[in-house]
Amino acid sequence: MASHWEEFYSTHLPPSDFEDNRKLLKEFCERHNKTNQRIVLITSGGTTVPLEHNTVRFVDNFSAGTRGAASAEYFLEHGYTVIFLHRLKSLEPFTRHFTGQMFLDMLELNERGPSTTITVKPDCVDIVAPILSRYKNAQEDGRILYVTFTTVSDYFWLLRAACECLAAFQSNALLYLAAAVSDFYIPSSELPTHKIQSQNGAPTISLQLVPKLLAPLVNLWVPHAYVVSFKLETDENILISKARDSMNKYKHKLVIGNILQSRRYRVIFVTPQSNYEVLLTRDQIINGMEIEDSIVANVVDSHSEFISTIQY
Ligand code: 9Z3
Repeated sequence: MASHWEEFYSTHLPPSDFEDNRKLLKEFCERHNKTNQRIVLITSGGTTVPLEHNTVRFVDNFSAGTRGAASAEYFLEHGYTVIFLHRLKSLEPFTRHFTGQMFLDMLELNERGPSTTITVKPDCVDIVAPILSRYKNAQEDGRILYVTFTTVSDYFWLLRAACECLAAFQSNALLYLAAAVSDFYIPSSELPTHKIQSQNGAPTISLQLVPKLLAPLVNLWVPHAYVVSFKLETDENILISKARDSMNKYKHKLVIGNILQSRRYRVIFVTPQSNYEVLLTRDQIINGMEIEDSIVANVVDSHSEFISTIQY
């Protein structure tokens, strides 16, 4: 009998641009594997669950994409190559620093004379320059690949495709699964084609459990990689036990637990051996430090230790 995850792939079509993305992932991984360097797949942002094939309504999962986008910048600083698999229109590395009208407010339009020029306001140069410099470095070295998803089904197809390419990196591959992935969905075969009509009364929507992909991911797709998952809860009383349950069930390397309201300054690392907190102090928060800086530094250390002890 086919497992739950195999059945999902056999009953849900890949996204329309899947082959293009698969090719990009393959080329990117082949190019970087030649130099035998470390690579991280970061998943970021929330997945959607459509309520109609021609989707007007959908159920969404909470995530701004800050964790993933900030972490991508820190992994680049640690010398990693990055695949940034993220929700379309969620935060991205580098541009995340200039949300809303911020960037336009930093520019000056000079329309005097025959040609128009645009300059960065002198008091904003110190803000823009370091970010621009890190962005240009990553782009020029071709060290980051951006791939987008919207629905949970898109995400599943792209996650498996990325893993197929990452397997060749063996223990040099790190998976950092920060995306907020739907636990419930409506199977494609049960979706109406067209927009649900309100004149038919309030719809009864029945959701089913999505297959847990951590199982095939850890055991079959990237068995030699260092896999880190995130666990999001809203009840402090169950956070550690849920994170530990996940680690015991899937037998991966690290679960990082966080509570919705405190996720910007406190996370719990749950490893096979122990639990420990990573915190930002009030001063660090005031000074603009980001918790992802510490999270990534800790994860990179654990990945290094894993690589140095692994035996094939
Ligand atoms: C997380 O827990 C992330 O840290 C956040 C980041 C989504 C809270 P933001 O994007 O937030 O910075 O606004 N991600 C994992 C969420 C998740 O769906 N985990 C699943 C679960 O908890 C299992 S892998 O059951």
